[in-house]
Amino acid sequence: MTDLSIVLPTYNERDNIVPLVERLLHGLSDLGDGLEVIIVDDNSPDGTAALAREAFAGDRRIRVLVRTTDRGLARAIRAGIECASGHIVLVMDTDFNHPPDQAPLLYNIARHVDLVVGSRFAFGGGMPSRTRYVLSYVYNLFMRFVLGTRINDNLSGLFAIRREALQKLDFDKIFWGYGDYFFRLLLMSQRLGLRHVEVPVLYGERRNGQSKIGIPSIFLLYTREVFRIVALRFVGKW
Ligand SMILES: Nc1nc2c(ncn2[C@@H]2O[C@H](COP(=O)(O)OP(=O)(O)OP(=O)(O)O)[C@@H](O)[C@H]2O)c(=O)[nH]1
Ligand SMILES: [Mg+2]
Repeated sequence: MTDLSIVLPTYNERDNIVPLVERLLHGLSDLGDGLEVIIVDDNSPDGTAALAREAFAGDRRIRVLVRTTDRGLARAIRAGIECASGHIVLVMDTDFNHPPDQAPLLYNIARHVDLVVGSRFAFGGGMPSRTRYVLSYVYNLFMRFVLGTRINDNLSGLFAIRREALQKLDFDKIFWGYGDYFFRLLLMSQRLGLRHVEVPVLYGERRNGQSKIGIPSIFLLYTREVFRIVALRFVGKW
């Protein structure tokens, strides 16, 4: 069995994907063929998928999935997880917000617990923009208070999870929408009593290309979802 599968969702990341995968392969070279990298591209118009296929042609560790229907970040992550064969699955953004050199640490810790979260708000973690850091910190306090999550970074999106833990999750309930899938994942794994560990991670700047969604839209999307979960819980449906 593969030791580690890394799932990389991409949309218009042609200038990031190749250097990112190269960094991951370098940092995890000890795993040899025990590593697989699954790029899940939603048919990016900038040709991300074709570029990645060309760059890693002949390397059987790298797979590129191209999705043309049912697009979106969380669905792409689900598709990647579903075709992963690794004992541990690690998910990260491809724009270098999530530093690839932290992958070995997350992988090694995930061998001993169920779920490892790369966290900006654990002591030692952080992100480049002070304003965004403070806004995200306050928003996370709100989420923790309203939802009752026990992780400081509820919107991280950088995580490693063991296969046994994944098999217990209800994917239909978690993997849809945008980054909101992440707090649904935390809530469900918390309810199942999975063992979580939060590892401090210093986020990087996006290297190339553009963010896919603006801060006001994200704020509205996540807030609506937080209150939807609260309402569903109230009637016993979440
Ligand atoms: N497959 C797929 N990947 C996506 C989609 N939307 C975003 N992504 C990827 O998800 C990751 C996060 O997207 P970003 O636009 O950087 O979002 P973000 O990190 O929340 O926003 P910033 O903090 O502004 O960078 C990147 O690797 C994107 O390429 C999508 O619809 N489909
Ligand atoms: Mg980003």
